[in-house]
Amino acid sequence: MDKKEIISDFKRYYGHRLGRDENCRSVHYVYEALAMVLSDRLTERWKATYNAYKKQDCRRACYLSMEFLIGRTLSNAILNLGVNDPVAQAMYELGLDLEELIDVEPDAGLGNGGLGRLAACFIDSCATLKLPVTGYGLRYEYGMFSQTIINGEQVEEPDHWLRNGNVWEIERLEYTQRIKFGGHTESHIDENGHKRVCWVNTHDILAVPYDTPIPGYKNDTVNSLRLWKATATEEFDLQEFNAGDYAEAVAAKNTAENITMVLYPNDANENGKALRLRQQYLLASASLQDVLELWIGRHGKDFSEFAAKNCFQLNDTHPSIAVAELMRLLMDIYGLSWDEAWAITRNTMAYTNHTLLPEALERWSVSLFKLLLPRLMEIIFEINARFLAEVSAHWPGDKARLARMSLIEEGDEQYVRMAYLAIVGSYSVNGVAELHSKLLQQGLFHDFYELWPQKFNNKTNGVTPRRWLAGCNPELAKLITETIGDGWLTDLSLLKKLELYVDDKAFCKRWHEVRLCAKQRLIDFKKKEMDVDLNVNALFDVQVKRIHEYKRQLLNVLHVIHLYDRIKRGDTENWTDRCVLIGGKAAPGYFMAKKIIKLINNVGNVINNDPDVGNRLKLIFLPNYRVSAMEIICPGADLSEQISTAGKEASGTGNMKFMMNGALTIGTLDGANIEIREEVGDDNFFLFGLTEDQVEKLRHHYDPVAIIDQDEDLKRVMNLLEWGHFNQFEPDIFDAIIGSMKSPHDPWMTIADFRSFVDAQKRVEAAYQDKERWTKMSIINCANSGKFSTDRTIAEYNNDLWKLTPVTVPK
Ligand code: 26Q
Repeated sequence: MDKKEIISDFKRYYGHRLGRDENCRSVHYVYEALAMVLSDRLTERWKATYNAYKKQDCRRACYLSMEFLIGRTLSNAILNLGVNDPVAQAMYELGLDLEELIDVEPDAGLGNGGLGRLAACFIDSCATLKLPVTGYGLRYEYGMFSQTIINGEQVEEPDHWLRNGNVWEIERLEYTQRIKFGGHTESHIDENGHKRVCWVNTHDILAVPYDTPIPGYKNDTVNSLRLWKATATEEFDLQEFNAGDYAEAVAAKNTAENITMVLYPNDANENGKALRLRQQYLLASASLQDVLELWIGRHGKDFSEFAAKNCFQLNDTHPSIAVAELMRLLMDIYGLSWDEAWAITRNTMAYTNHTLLPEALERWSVSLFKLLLPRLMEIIFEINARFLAEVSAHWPGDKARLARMSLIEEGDEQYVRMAYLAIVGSYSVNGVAELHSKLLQQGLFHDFYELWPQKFNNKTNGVTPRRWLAGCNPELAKLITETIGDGWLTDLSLLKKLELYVDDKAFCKRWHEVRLCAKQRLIDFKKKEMDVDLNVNALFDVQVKRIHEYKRQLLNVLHVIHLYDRIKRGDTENWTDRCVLIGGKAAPGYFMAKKIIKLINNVGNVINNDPDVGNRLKLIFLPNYRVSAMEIICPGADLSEQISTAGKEASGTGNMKFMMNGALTIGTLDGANIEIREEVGDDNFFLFGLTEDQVEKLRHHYDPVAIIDQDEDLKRVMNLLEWGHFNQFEPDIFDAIIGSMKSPHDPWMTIADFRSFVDAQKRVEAAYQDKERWTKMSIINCANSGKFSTDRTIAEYNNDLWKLTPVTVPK
């Protein structure tokens, strides 16, 4: 681990394994050699961790997720192994720039947004807490698309993140699993007189695992993230080949390999795509077979202790077909009875919900299900029949309730309701923030809550403080450690001690300087990427997240237009210079989201090029928002925009990253914002907007046109939009946006919150003008962010649901 060894290993990898020398012009190989040096150090601990778990035969958990938005690995490995100093010194001695090497690594963009990043933060915390948890996911050949902006519009480009190889993963051909699709079922009575079902005539594919090491923070634990890649079976090709059609055979291979080719870039449910269902089943089936095989290797075919030793956390409904698949494997392959298999399933599965939007709940058409997974469809029907009998017994004669709760939605077409399958098949259902969990119980899942109140619980999200404070903001981390010691890295509640220093002038001055430094880094990053120059003294007002109507980027734009209008009117007394930064990707098929991107860019174009505006106001769209961009953005933000319509954002996690780095929040009473405000106190949070129940009440008589009419500022803003001020040569392109905001049926009620938002922004400006006050508030925000560590979240999952014992890995 010392500098000398790092240098010698590095030279060996660079010169021999990679066969490069000083004439090589690509910095990529330098990165790769350094990554190999670290990878070696991880591998030793990885094996030791595996052996420690095996020796203790401990209970373990699997985190099943279609997305793991890991981002970059090198800098995180350096941090968690605690080798920053020797690595930095080694690179310095070799005349290499470590920062530059870190920047060479492409993001592993294997997720859309919050849900995928949460999975990545969770596995970091599991390893840090020494918990035997394995992440199971898919190894997409193409991750989240990369976004460029052309003429103000989003253009998607495929992200071939594996093009230059991936140093961190290892292929484990020996753990390959076979996955069935199609075919039909046949049943017979076995020698013991039990009915047995065979799923035959299937088109099989293979799932090959690739393992990535997940190091804990300085604790010698290295857990695994196992990602499945689909490949063709050999005999499948051969069949076709023998039939004489070589080309067909190769094409069939392609179909199989297509399954894990690309991540679906929607962060809400896009219904009905067969390929997506294949992906989900591949994940569930391969992962469960993997776990069962490991079980049998150690315990034989006795499953009586299986539920005591295993559990599966389902990251939303995406892997929830696992409920039916575990039933199938236990019954059809291992011969358990229905009751035995059901007891195991119900005691091992736990489901986390991430959305309150009813339209985002996953449904699959029964006909597609039957075609692709006939055996699983049978099992789901059987689960449903038995479940509805239970409902009938509980509420005799309540036909309406049966229809509401059925796993099968009836109508012109039948659909499987995946959330209900997940609820019925598991021992726990949780939301991801207090409000969200409460609303699930009162609304979306109320019937189920009445039936099984003890199943429902809350687990407020978090983020890992290693990546989201120590890693992304080293100067602030250094200041914190110098002030209160380094215990906060594994016990974030210790940040509270910073409050003792809010009146310490010297400390406040350093806090302010460090934050300016981070702002400057963000400015430099933007200058390099986009050639814009921002003013470090301006208020950096940031909203980065997926583009969605419910997240209300539009409300943000209305405010910016209002500020622009004030400048044009000469209403600039006591002005606060402001840079508004908005970033995020739109699902490629989401028309409105794409229009919103265009609007942000057009408004930015007008404002940024108006000489009357100058430095007072900028509106910049940040292209290709992703994990590695957030690592630069969140330390440099002054103001964090968390402005969703109350009751719509399940939790949010960007809000936590900003807070941890000392940004102040302007936000509605939604998701985890509520808990953030509870932690920092009302004085240190800019609250605005309707509450969730006010939103619901207003729906019945919402009249946005009347609101516009009564608000001079808003009227002027809407006039600028309607008269085409921002689309002078592109007539009508924003009509749909304007129309949606002015509709009495606008579900997001943007117009309703405008006045309250503008007023809150005035309070922001007043606070920002008082530098000392702002710095104090910034410190208080960071100091009270302890709750939002995933270490706390995972400790709760573990204490309430998983009940794993931490395992210390011997040196
Ligand atoms: C489903 C079917 C087909 C294709 C795509 C999808 C799909 C993919 C991703 C549906 C939803 C997602 C992602 C949802 C998500 O990120 N939700 C966010 O989860 C965060 C972590 O809990 C919360 O903080 C956010 O509030 C929530 O929006």
